[in-house]
Amino acid sequence: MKTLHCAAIDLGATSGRVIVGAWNGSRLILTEVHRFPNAFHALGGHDYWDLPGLWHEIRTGLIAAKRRFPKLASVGIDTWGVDYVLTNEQGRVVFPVHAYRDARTQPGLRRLGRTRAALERIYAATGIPNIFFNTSLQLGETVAACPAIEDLAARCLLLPDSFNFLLSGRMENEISAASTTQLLDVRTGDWSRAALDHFHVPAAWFTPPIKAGTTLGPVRDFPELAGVKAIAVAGHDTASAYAAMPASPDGGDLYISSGTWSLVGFEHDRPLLGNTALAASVANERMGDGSFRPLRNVIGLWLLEQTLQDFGVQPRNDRAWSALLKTAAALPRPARLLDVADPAFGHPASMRAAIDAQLRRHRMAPPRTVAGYVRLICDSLGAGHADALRTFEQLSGQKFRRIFMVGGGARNRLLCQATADAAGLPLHAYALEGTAVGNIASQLTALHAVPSLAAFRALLAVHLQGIVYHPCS
Ligand code: LFR
Repeated sequence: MKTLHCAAIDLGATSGRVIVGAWNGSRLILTEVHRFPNAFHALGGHDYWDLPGLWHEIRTGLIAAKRRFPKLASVGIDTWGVDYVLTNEQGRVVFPVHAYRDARTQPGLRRLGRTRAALERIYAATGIPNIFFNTSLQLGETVAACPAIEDLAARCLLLPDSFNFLLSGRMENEISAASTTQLLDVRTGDWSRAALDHFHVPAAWFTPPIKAGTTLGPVRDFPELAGVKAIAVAGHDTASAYAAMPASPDGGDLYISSGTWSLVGFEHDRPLLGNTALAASVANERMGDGSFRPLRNVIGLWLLEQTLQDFGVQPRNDRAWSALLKTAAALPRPARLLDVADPAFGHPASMRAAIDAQLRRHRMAPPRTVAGYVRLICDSLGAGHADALRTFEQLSGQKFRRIFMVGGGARNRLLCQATADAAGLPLHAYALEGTAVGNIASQLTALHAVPSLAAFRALLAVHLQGIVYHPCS
């Protein structure tokens, strides 16, 4: 077959990328054509994303992609979950786009957390636990604080849906992104009336979710991109990253998509529900085809990045990272690990101070050097990953055989080793832009260049080279 080129736009909370995948029928070669930083900014005590800025970067990246690969066939967009854009019928943005770390959801979070019956009812309805960033809490706050929004807004588009609209003119809610909202019915996969009513969110803002792999139409209003198709991929970055795992069709593989967050989970034929799952904060999110991927959000590299920022340390290249990790690895194992689920790590003024405060509460002295913090953080994240694995084993009754890690953390050998050690399982680390690969896999399926995700994974696995970290006893 002829080589097919697809562009993946992958937006993360701290950086965005436009990557072109060239598929020759058995092998995918990725070329990064554009990368840019991303951040939210505060205004009047609230945090917002720069939506026009992101759109500008997407356009810049797509123009670069098309220039470099004139036969570009299609484009797909994935982003972090939960955040959304409120628009009128015509698609005009009618409310600023809040960033999920905005503290505005804290009162709602506490309210739901205190009301056991409501908490259990919402979890039974949606399969999503009470997490500060949930779209449900965010929309509930918006409607309560600005009631006129009910008249102004006609649609709620998750971020990937909103960029899909800008690209193609079609307004849809894609299922993997929708599943992060805590507003989807865990049984039907359609919107949950019970959850919408509970948070006072208008049901009319949503349409029945579409599956990933739906072709939206040609890219419009964008002469440079004439002839390119917009395809709805798994819009939630984590769903796209999971789609790229070279998993065995028989199961037994635990996935970690390691970036700002560590998303620890697996694919399962049913959701994990009930009080134990709720207490363990298991989120029953969905793959692009609507199937389940129960996962737990572990704080992830945010903990490390924010701490390094406090020290004014920013390793610029692989060599500098390697040196820092080597120094950290040579230090003795920390006497006590951090509780990585501490809500104080969500959005503190200083991460280092938040870590020190937790250690002091346990009468432990903070590390003395940057490397000491790096060691403590990596070991603690490793333990957090292993803890999630044990929860899934207990709840699903299955035993995992391997752990797959993709994303930034797969390059961090201290984190990989700590995870393998804590879990007692081999960890396969793939230095792979997993999110972009999964995004492109959706496009290739929509273009009938691969018959299924399973077939794509099998082909991907042939050439994929990972590093295997065996657990030290
Ligand atoms: C990762 C991610 C997580 C989600 C968090 C907030 O980028 O999408 O899956 O829980 O960001 O949206």
